[in-house]
This record gives sequence, structure tokens and C-alpha cells, in this order.
Amino acid sequence: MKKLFALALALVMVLGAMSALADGYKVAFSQIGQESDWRTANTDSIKAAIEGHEGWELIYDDAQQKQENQIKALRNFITQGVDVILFTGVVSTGWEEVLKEVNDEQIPLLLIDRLPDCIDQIDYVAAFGGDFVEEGRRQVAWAGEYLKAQGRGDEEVNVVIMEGTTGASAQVGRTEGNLAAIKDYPNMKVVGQQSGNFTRAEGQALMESWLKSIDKIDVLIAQNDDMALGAIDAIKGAGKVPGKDIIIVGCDSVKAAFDAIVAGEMNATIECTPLYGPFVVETIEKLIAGETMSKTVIHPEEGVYDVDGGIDLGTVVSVKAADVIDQRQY
Ligand code: GZL
Repeated sequence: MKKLFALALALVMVLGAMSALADGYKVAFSQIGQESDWRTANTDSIKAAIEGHEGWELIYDDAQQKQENQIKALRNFITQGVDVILFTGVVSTGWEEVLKEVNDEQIPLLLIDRLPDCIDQIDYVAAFGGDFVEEGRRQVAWAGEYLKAQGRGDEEVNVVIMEGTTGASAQVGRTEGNLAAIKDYPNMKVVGQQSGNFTRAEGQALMESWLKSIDKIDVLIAQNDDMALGAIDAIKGAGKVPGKDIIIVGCDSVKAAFDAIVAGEMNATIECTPLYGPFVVETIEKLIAGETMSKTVIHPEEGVYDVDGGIDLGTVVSVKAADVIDQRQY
């Protein structure tokens, strides 16, 4: 009788393992939304990498930029018994409870892009994101060095800072970098600082409002390219010349920003790669193989692209957008 029971138990375990393999290795991904070209490129890169991997199955959730939707998605992933979770938070706070629930279920967690403030209180396999403070510094430094190169280094210029989603780690970091760098350029005066929520529509609306309420705007620092492109529409609508009447510096280096720079309607963009697919695959393969890996990887800051190239920011020299536009991957 005992032998029969042991045989039955072994059979159940083998069938269980086979059904898991048959179902595939479940990779769950809680994505913020579709607010920008960067986000779309980030989603496409990760989806292609996972769906292209033998034996893996993607379980994807688009939270439409709502934290409550992400919390629901994470709890659904737990209920579904997924094998690993990819997570980037729309904002940086309010995640400790639900991420601890993920930890309690011992589901490996990969933190990508916008890292949560509670990162030191939770268990995670690896974290991969941008150096947002450096990106913000580069934005303002580019504008300051460009003005100097134009012989306007001593002219008092009015600067507006269009922030990303309030409370997002990309907004917090870039704002810190923007304001730190402003101190290096006493001729640059911040006359407006508000969120455009990383979207083109809200960037256009905010710029329209600033053009009505602020007498003179010389420089726009937009914390992503989508808001910069929306602002360009507003500037044109007000009968001004974008890239000339108002210097425009974006961030992300998406293709539409390269098009605007080559057209002379935007002055510069700071690169922040969205192409996370290879990192995600490499990390999950190491996880499955039981290999250890470094906890936090800040992706190496890439380039700065503008109309003419040659602006030296200390850590990087800008490159002429027209020279590289055909090689861009996103
Ligand atoms: C940056 C990312 C930001 C992009 C925006 O890593 O979190 O979110 O800069 C996107 O375009 O909305």
C-alpha cells in the first residue's frame, strides 16, 4: 500500500512539473502605461525579448499611469503563481506593502526603470534604471553651455522647467539635477516649474498657459521629449519660433525628438535608453540558472544630441543629431 502511495505522489509531482513547463515560465510585467514614446519603446523591447524566448510566457499589465492599477496587477500576479515579476512604479512611494506580499510568496522581483523608494526594505533579484540626476544636470548644462557659445553667457535668461509625473523617480531625479546645475549658471533664472506628466498633450497645455502668463521665456527644460514636442506645438500656436525664440531641451532621445532637432525646432535631447529587453533576458536566465548577480545596475549614461554637436558637458560631448538619426533604434 505504501509503495502504491509513494508511486502516486511521484507521479503527481512529475505531472505538476511537466504542466508548469508546458504552461511556460511565467514572466509577469507590471508596466506604467503608454504615456510616451519612451514607454512604448521600453514595452516593445521587453515584450519582444520575453515572447521571443523559448519556454517563456509573458503576463503583461498596462496600468494606464494609475498606482492602484499596478497594486491590483501585482496581487493578480501573486494569485496566478507567476515565476518572476518585472516592476517599474508610476511613482516612487506607496509600494512597500504590496512588494512585501510579493516577497512573502517568494516570487523573484526585477525592479526596472523607476525604482521604488522602499528598495532597501524589500528583497529583489536586480534593479536596472537610469541616472536621472545626471540626466537633469545634463539638460541644464547643455542650455548653459549653448548660451555661452552663442555669446549670451552673461545675458539674464528666463527658464521654465516642465517636470515629469509628480513623484516619479525620473521626475524627482531630473528635477534635482536641473536645480543643482542651475547654480552653475547665474544668468539662468527659473520663472516656471510645473508638471506636464510626461505626456505630449499636457506639455502643450502647460506651455500654452505659460506663454499667456509669463512675459518672457528664453529656455524650456522639458523632462521628456514628448512634453517638449507638445510645447513646440504651443510655441508655434503663439506665433513664436521654437528652437530660436525659445531654446528647447528634452530628454529620452526618441526618434521624434531627432526629427524636431534636424528640423531646427528643438535644440537638444539627453539620452536615456528604454531598450531593457537584453538586460531582462540576461537577468532571468541567470535567475533560472541559480547564478548570483549585481543588485543594482544604473544603465550607463549615453549620449547628448543637438543641432551642431560639440557642446562639452564634462561627462559627455554632444553629437550632431543629423549625423546619427539613421542609426537610431527607437
Ligand atoms: C525614464 C522613464 C520616463 C521617460 C518618460 O527612465 O521613466 O518615463 O523619461 C517616461 O518618457 O514616461
